[in-house]
Amino acid sequence: MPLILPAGTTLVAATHNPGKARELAALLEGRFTVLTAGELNIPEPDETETTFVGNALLKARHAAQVSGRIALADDSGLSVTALDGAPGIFSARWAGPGKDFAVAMGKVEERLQEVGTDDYSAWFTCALAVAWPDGPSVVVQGEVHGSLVFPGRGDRGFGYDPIFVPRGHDQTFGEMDPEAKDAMSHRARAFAQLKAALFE
Ligand code: ITT
Repeated sequence: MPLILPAGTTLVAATHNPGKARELAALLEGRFTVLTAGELNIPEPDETETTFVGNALLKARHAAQVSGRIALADDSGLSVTALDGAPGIFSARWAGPGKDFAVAMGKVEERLQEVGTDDYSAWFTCALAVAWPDGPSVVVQGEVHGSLVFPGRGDRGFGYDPIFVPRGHDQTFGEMDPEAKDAMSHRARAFAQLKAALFE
């Protein structure tokens, strides 16, 4: 039986990150009724898996089990080629307990200087998982490639957006219109696959 999410379904967006929640809401285009994990007081599970896909599934399954509703989770991050893919799945943790991305971006710059490389290529990955309570789950992944710039530019977007310039563009994700980012981002690419797989 194909898994289909009919329009109007209530979904739990299993994220505590307001930047992500905003982008997911824009991508969902009002097709579903969205409740957030914050509104439902669903605690954040420990992200114990070693891949984006593993952690997205863990978060979606946890939220679906706790809420009894279909849940959508996003696990994402920035990977830097010259840092062997770091911070990767640890992207949120590099910002420290204060979730300060100036700190996280500073750490990326510092590590690149330590390595002494001129390779500033990097990519964002987004895994999106949908889980049914006590049922199946589906997971997809999207990427966007580009390069890093220091100092960062722009205060739109969130997280590492000010230092990331997608390939073929001049503006950072932090400078772009949100619609432009949503047309090419790792999250949008993952979302397109989810749409093809699950939407009516
Ligand atoms: P939830 O687990 O509650 O969803 P989180 O922020 O902890 O929130 P992740 O573990 O997936 O989420 O961490 C991903 C981090 O990667 C996130 O905090 C951002 O800083 C960064 N990131 C992901 N997508 C990004 C984007 O589109 N632009 C900039 N930074 C992004």
